[in-house]
Amino acid sequence: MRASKLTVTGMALGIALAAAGSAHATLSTAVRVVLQKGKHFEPSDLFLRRGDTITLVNGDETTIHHAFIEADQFAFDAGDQEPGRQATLVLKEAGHFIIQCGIHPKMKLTIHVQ
Ligand SMILES: [Cu+2]
Repeated sequence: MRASKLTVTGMALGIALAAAGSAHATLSTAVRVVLQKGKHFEPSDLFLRRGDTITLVNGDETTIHHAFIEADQFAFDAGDQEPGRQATLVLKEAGHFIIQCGIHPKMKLTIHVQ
């Protein structure tokens, strides 16, 4: 089964950004699905905006994954994820972060948040 890239346009959250006068202000947020399968993240790089959401799906049949982020700005820990389970991460901080797996050290997903 291939990972399907799912982009869901969310509710308008850009009104609060209007005061900033940014040319890049957006009226929508996105939800991106990331698959954990075969000890890889699919995709392994993601470019997102603040306010977007990542849904981490364990697409393996027998393997547990444990996604986490250790960053100065924030910490995220999905806990142990059984096959088929999902975890959600809302991106509230801009920057470059690496999602790692506590069980498979080679699993890495780099996220770039504007
Ligand atoms: Cu893993």
